[in-house]
Formats: sequence, C-alpha cells, structure tokens
Amino acid sequence: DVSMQSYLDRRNGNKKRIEDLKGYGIAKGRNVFVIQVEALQNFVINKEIEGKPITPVLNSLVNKDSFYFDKYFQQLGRGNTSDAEFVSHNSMYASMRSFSYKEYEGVDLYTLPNALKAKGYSTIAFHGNDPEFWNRKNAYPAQGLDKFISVDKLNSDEVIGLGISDGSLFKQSIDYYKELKEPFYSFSVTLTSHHPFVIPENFKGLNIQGEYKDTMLGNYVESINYFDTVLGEFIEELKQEGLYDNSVIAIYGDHFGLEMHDSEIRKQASSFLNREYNYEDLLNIPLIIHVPGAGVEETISTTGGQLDFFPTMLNIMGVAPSSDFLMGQDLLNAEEGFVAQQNVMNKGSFIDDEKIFEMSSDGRFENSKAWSLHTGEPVDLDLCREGYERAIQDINLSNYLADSYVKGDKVVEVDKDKKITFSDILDHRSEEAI
Ligand code: GP9
Repeated sequence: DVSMQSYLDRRNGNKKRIEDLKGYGIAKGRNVFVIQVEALQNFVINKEIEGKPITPVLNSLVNKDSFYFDKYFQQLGRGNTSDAEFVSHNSMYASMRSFSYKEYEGVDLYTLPNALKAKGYSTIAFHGNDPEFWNRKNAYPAQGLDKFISVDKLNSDEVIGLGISDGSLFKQSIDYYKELKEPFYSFSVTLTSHHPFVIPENFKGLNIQGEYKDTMLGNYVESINYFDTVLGEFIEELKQEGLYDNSVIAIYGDHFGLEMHDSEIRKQASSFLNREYNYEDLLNIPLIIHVPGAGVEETISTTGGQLDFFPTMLNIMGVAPSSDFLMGQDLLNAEEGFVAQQNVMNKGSFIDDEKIFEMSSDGRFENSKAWSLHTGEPVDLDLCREGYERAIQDINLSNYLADSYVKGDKVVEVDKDKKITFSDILDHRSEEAI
C-alpha cells in the first residue's frame, strides 16, 4: 500500500516500513464493533472479588486473539462520555471551552467512521438514552455516524439507571446488523455502569457479602460485572448470526467511575487494590482489540490514550490515514508513549512510559509533583520539563488545528509567507509555530 508507506515516511522520517508494522491490516475489510463502556476502569481486568472474577468475559478476550493495552488512559475535556467518543474518533484533544460535540458540531473533521466510509463501510451508532444527550444527534452526521439508534427508536423494555440496559441494547442491535450493508462500522455506547452504579438485585452476578457489600466499590464492580455478562451474551449472538468470525471487536472504557477525591471511595479502592488509589489507577482504562482467529495474544504496555485509538484502528484495518492531522499514534508500533492531560489533572500534566507528572494548580512548575509509574517513587522535576512543554504544545496545536477546521481553513497558515504542514509542526514542535 503505497499511500500508507508515504504516510509513514512523513510521520516517522522513513524509520518504519509497512511490512514491519505490527498488526497491519489484520482486520482489513471486516465488520467493526466498537463498544465504549461507561466507567470501565482497567483495574477490574483479571481481578477477583471474594474469589470471583469481576470480568470473566473481558479476561477471556484478553487471553485470546486480542491486543490488550494495559497502560491506556482517558483524555477528556468538558464533555465527559461524549469527549471520550470525540477524542477516540478524531484523534484530537477535546475542547475545554465547551463540550466537543457542541464546539465542533457540523465541522467536517477526519474521523475513524469517515475514514472507513471512504472505504465503503456503512456506519451506525447505538445509545440507550435521548438522542439529544451531549448533542449527539447533531454531532454524529459530520462525525461520520450515519444511522443513530437511541431511545426514540428502541424498545424501552428494560431500563436501568440512566437508560435502556446494556443487555437490551445489545440484543436490539442485532436486528439492525442483519439489515446493514456490509462491511459496517458499529459504535455502541453503554450506560448501565453509570454512577452511582446501583443495579437491581436480580441483575447482580457477584453477590458480594463481605466488607464491600453495598459500598460504592461493591456496587461499581457489580455493575461492571453485569456489563461483562451481557457482553458475553452479545458475542454469543454474533456467533449465532454468523457475524463473529469476520469481525473486529474493540472495547474501551470512557472514563473513571470511582472518584479519587472522595475520601471514603479512595479508602475503599485503596484497600481493594492493596495500594494507594491514585491517578495511575483513576485514569487507566482498558483497551482491548479482539480480532477473532487472528492468533494474536499480546499485552501492549506502551503508554497511550484515547487520542491513539483512531490511528491504532487504522493500522489494524489496513487503512492509510488520508490526513496528517492526527494527534495520536498507532500504539502497536509506537516507540514511546505519551499522554497529555488537561481535565482531571491540570494542563501540562502528562504520563509517559516511566512517570506521571502532575502540574501544580498554582501554575508553578517547581511546585508540581512527579513519580514513577512503576514504583511510585518521586521523580526529579528536571526530568519532566520537556514532557510538560510538549503536553502544553500538543494541546495548543490540536486546538489550533480544530479551530482552523471550524473556520474552514484546510491548510494551517502560520504566517503570511509560510504555509506549514502538520508534519513540519511535528518535526519542529516550535512554540512560535502555534
Ligand atoms: C449520557 C451518557 C453518560 O448520554 O453517555 O454520560 P456521562 O454522564 O458519563 O458523561
């Protein structure tokens, strides 16, 4: 694929050859199921409570035909769940002025659904609440999500908490798949594990009796276990309908569920994890990309985040990005990981493969904190200066690019004489450029 190679040449200075790319094209032409899971945090994966696995289905996916990204982090702006969607589909930082689906409503951005549509895919989204919630109804068309199935088109036969139960949503989605032109891109946003995580007794599969019974942590893991159970049923239905073998199923969490700044919840989570519940657990969400029959079983521990989802999926789908304007990187082939934060942690904070840097709320670098991602030991702030500057520049650059799109500029103009391309900016990362 010549254009993928030319993209790599531009982005990586010719260091990577297409034939050396891990996972390239392993799901080419398959139907894509992306499931964004409400409040799914990474610590539940392969974890037990009272001797029972919390996520047996996700655990089994992790162990077969999947890439599992265990150092994957949320990256939101003002729009919470909807920003998880926006960042994952657009590989751009979310807006902090307003929520991204408002800020960029109707703006013609290059997105994962649009990239697949250009390859002949049909697209559909499912969500068990009002179509207007987070302005999805108005934002989805330009995002490339052509059909939007939400509460107005669904049977509200089973409602839990904020909307139609995940089990019912999955079951009802099957009928739509039967009618859709293949190949298709399906995007499901789940709801049942929404705060405060209380689900009816007869939906609880773990039957927690000990110290976590009826606590926030106990309710949280019950609701995640419920999601896991209905995910297993969904996969069985895909198998029965002959939709499983030719699929790729990508599952990730939208954002944290258990608040770290609530002392009681923090105490419960710390005691459950047997370590201090901190940002590295709070912001860590799992990403699992399951490719049935592909024979890949690998845990990728390069630090990444929702910004990296789009380029990673393009690699797996064997699609060359037709834009240089992706802020993230293909995590299967990245040499170094880097995730900037701007919402839960102050702007300038970042996580890389070694450490977490927490920018001080007084805006003074010297009052900030940094510690090792692996040992929790303090890290010298001098080692964080470069990452701090990059975190700010990346967010500013992304916002600048998004604003250019809003204004309808296709080329980023830096000064009156010079048109600068994204790869120029990437190479120089110069503050003046933005
Ligand atoms: C609302 C749902 C949950 O549509 O997606 O949103 P949240 O409250 O988590 O942002």
